[in-house]
Amino acid sequence: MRSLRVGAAQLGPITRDASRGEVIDRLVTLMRRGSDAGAQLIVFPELALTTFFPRWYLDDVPEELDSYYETEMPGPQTQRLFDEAKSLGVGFYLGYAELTPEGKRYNSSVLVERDGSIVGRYRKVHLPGHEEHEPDRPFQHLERRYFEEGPDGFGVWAAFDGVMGMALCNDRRWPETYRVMALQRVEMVLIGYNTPLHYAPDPSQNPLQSFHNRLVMQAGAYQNGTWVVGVAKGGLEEGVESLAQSMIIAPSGQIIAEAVTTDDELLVADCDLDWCKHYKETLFDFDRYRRPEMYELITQPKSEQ
Ligand code: CDV
Repeated sequence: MRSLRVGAAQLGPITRDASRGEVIDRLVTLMRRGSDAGAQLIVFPELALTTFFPRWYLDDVPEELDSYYETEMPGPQTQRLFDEAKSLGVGFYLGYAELTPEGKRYNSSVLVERDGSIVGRYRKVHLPGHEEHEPDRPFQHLERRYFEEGPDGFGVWAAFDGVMGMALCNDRRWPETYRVMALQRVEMVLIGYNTPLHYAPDPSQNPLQSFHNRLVMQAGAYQNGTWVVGVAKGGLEEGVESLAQSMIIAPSGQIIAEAVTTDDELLVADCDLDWCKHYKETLFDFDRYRRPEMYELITQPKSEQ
């Protein structure tokens, strides 16, 4: 048994005028609560340091747009999180907006070990939303304007005595996300998300948000014999209601912890990484049962399908 105690640190709304310091205070509070509960890894949401700014078209206030990105990780403000993690002996996953020295913008996450060292960084592969201002929507979803598509794919990292993977929000809806990591023997996939309840391109999906959230993450866990930790920034943020429902899912597909609020909330669960073997070595023994030669279409470039 390789037991990892994980804290899923859900956040409630972050206002437009909240300072980084105020937000980091909330993250540190959750990290300390997790540490008090014996957690070794704390998982925060996507874009956990700011309000979900892609909801606004910000071309007339470029300085505000720039203020939402981190140019260093750790940087002057986020160093506090790394110091706290090291002194508590607790690792963390954090979603944030990244602005590189070359001027590239990504929706990113980092995984940090219990000694405060960065294990790996992930840049969001599946970017939802739109590129141009669409004033007829009740709010924007301009991820495709404010970020580039992550170029690095889905890696895995040996950390926390297991094999860890990262994804962000919309990635969780795509089976390839989990499968590419499962092919690298992933044992726990960490996923931060911001999911508005209103989906402008097809509002008939609105009442299904909660069902779809469970459906995709439970299927991803079971079909790949991996733990999945999904963590929301939920609640009513700047007039937009987002799904909360953070959860920790076992390789069996069963939800073993689920948030009951839409605010800052910590879920703690003991995750036996050896549970993955039950699935990876039986029903989903990839070497024995997969038929990749039957799946060739999946990896063809889009225009050739
Ligand atoms: N932040 C996201 O990636 N949100 C998307 C919404 C826009 C559909 C999601 O998949 O939850």
